[in-house]
Amino acid sequence: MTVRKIIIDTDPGQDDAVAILLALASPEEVEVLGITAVAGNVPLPLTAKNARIICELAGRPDVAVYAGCDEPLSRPLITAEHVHGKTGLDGPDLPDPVMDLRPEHGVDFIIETLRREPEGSVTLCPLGPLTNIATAFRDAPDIIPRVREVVLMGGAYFEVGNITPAAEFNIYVDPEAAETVFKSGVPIVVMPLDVTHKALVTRPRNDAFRALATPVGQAVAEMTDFFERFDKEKYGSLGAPLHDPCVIAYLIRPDLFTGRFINVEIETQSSLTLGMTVADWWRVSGRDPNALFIGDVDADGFFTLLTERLARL
Ligand SMILES: [Ca+2]
Repeated sequence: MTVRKIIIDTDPGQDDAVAILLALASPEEVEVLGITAVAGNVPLPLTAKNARIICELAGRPDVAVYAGCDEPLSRPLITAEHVHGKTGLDGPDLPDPVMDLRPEHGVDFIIETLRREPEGSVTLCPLGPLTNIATAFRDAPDIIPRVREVVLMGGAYFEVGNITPAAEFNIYVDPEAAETVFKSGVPIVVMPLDVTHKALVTRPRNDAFRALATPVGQAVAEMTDFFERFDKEKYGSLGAPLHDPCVIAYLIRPDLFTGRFINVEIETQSSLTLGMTVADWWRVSGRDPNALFIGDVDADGFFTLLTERLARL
């Protein structure tokens, strides 16, 4: 397996944090060229700060972190403090970062990196609203054919929605951005709620993080504990879904996931179903497939991989 060059585009977020840690713990499979923060779970100043807190927790203050867009393309920002807490990273008590934010805009970093690196070598990993990626595609369409793949967390089909009855948070926050990405022609892999709701942090899985007895293991246990309070109340599930790490796990162990290559369109008009991912799972529309839409994960394999990798940090 060759090392994949990736850019993580993120709105941390406890589950984003775990995804970043998994990537930084897996240098044989992924090389993190940089991290771009976007407004989403919490406003941009907090996501840009949280990304650096996590790099420092991983012992990687050398990772380049950039601030990107602070609001969706054409709508006011909607945030999710009710899920992630006031800071976006509620749970563990982590120190403020010492490392600096890079001065360049996150979107410029995405554009310049794709122009500089060999064509087809860079994978984009959006873990939040798609504002940065869509802005880069709109400002510099020449980069679109240079992208190897976009592997993103967002959307839902059978699980329908989590922020409205019809829409998943990342897509709902910036549906026009999502539409731009899904219509771009770039190869896309989607980790929707259908799969992330199967990646649940049960008590034994949380205990396994804590049992690592490292600052990283402790922080991840505390983050997923915090996350769980909300999700258990809402879904009555066995534990909190670990959404974003599915994206990174797919890059490392694609064999853990199964899905269908289908057509996915984004609803941008209806006030009732705004941000819905209209996924043609049953292939009834006749529209051309544009995304590998993941439906299932080997959850035990996923958590074994995650715990093994976090133990390295
Ligand atoms: Ca996220």
